[in-house]
Amino acid sequence: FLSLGIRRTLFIKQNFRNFHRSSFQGFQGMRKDWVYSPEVSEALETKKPVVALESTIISHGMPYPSNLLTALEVENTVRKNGSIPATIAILEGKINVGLTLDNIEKLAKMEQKAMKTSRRDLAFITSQNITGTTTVASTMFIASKAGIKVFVTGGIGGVHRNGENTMDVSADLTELGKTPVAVVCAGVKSILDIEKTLEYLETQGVTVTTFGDTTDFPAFFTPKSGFKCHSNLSTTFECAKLIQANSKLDLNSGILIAVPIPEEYAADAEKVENAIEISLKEIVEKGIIGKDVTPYLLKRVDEITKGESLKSNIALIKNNAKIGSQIAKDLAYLES
Ligand code: PSU
Ligand code: MN
Repeated sequence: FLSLGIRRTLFIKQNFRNFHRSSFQGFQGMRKDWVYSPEVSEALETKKPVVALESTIISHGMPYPSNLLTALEVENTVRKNGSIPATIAILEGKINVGLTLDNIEKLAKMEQKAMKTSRRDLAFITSQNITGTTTVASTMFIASKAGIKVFVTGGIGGVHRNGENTMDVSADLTELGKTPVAVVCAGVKSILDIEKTLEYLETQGVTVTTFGDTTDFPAFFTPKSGFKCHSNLSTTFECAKLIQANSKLDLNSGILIAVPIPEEYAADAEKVENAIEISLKEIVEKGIIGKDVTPYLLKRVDEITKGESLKSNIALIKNNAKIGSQIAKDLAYLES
């Protein structure tokens, strides 16, 4: 298994390098103090479809080397489906839009030594020249400023269980309320309170839809959460029309496109729920709070399910990458 993994990584790395040959230097509206990969810069200038990708999932969402392999496979899936990937991170205080292979590898190896960077951390990290990875909230903010309208990830943050007492509500939700980027994800993990998360998205005025043959909002590891979604779209073209409509209305708020995990990759719901219960008890016992809560829960659920949840996690992100890339492509066509 190990040697297969290494061979696969080498193959993907080689494939990956081929995409970074562009020597394109700049485009209109480009920020001088930000670093754009040549591939992304050229795509933005020539209005090719671009898909933003976050990096906290690399440092805090998965262990090395699964995180590296997944990050590269997700980028390649985006390319195969017609768009250019732009993984976003902060390297020594500089905002990077589109990373080189070496940078992705460095962040993957740093794991939680990289600073998890949400909106509130952006001024601090850039003024202190620190290296960090962006959450859904900060990735949306940067993507929007760079003119990228579609963003793919695994799952977003939400209202935590017992959030009515702790007030632990992810900044991802308020960002969705004020930044016009469409986030393609597999719903929210049941480490969170899914019902309250949907309520909060409604309060923030976020456009929410499910994708595919479903009326249920998805629960990340499993296709159904038991909570209904008021809107459902069945093609990537309809999703592109939704993004265009959101933009024509000048709503200036975000969109959440929730794609259920394909049935064949779904995790055993009972095993995951059991792992979540154990992990939730541990955070209370250990007094874990704030930004450390989500990474701790993700790590423990993976450990307790002995990697079963990680397998589902990787499969669903690749599925989201495929759909998100097609949405971005359809949107570029609509806007042309
Ligand atoms: N949920 C996941 N995987 C992740 C995250 C959330 O299933 O990797 C990461 C994302 O980067 C998300 C962040 O934006 O955690 C949310 O953290 P918090 O709950 O502290 O806002
Ligand atoms: Mn939080």
